[in-house]
Amino acid sequence: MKAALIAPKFDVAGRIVTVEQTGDGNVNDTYMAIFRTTFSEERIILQRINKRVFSRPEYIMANMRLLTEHVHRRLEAEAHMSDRIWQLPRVIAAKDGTDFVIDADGEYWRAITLIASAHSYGQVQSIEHAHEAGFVLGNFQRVISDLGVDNLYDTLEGFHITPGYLEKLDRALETNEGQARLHASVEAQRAKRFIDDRREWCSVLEDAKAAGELALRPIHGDPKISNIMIDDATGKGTCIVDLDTVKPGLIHYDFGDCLRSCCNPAGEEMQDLSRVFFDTDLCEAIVRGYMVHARSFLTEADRDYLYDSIRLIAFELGLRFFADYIAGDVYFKTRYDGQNLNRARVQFKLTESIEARKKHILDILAKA
Ligand code: GN1
Ligand code: MG
Repeated sequence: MKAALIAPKFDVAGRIVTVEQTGDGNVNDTYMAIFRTTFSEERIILQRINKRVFSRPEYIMANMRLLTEHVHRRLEAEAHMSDRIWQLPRVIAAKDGTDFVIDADGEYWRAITLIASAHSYGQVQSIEHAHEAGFVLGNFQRVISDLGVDNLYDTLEGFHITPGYLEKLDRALETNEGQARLHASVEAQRAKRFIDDRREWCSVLEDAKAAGELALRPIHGDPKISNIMIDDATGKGTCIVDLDTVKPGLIHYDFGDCLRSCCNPAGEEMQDLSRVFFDTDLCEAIVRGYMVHARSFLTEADRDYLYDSIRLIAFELGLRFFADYIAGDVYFKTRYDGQNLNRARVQFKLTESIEARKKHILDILAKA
């Protein structure tokens, strides 16, 4: 169903002016709706949750309620000590009192408030921007740290479990379509070899978790640069959005994801691979920002795996894109044929660049 028919079902004052698609998410569909009354205007974010990815949308909304109310309370309580105004979206209930609307096609829709006077960017704009990204992530992990992993649903089973993505790839390669996709492209075969060379290592974080070295905590799950909002008025980070994957996990998934996203100035969709590299100056700035809060909650063992997490999450995202390409583009939305293969190649180029700069990255982490 059309977003414009769904918007009036949420509990917002006024009449609808426009409902337009916004954002460039790879999974859900996002719209901005403007409501106006005689004397005011409200802009809200409306999203259709991709049920092929999130099989239990009600888990997402339960986590989001719990999380947003908890974080709003904490941010309010700390507001007098803060150097900035932090924001976090609020869940907008439907007029029938539930947290989502199910349309005639069985699709789940939810509404949240829009973050005021702030923007996010697809690529890091400056050293200061990188610092803010790290700072926002560290603060978010801090304010959700006392939510309790047992109180959160697992909204996406297997998320960031790298060996699981390897299994998915292997299964997709057993099909005729998978074999055809692999053999049709030299680049795909090269990507497959790149993955094969890292098979043994890719369980590094899961092994540390199983050995009890690393513990589950509440995490964001997707702290890429385009999910970090920068205040238009101050240039400071003000919010992290996209809360669907807040769930129990390793904080390393977040740390690695933030760095693999922010330190690649070329962005995820770049087609000229020669422009993709891991920028260690940006890395230094993110780590500096992140550590302002993370320093107090990172254990020695946590620190031992930070480098691996950067390398791993870049590799893992490449593996996820590649497995989806081989499976026929069933998970990530695509706009052109071969887009998932190109996205995978970008992440593998980035992984190589991270590997080549290992010593420098370890130095940055040791000083942090
Ligand atoms: C997906 O949907 P979006 O764009 O927020 C993906 C992330 C990836 C990201 C890469 C639920 O996020 O894990 O890192 O694409 N989300 C899910 O851009 O798989
Ligand atoms: Mg996301």
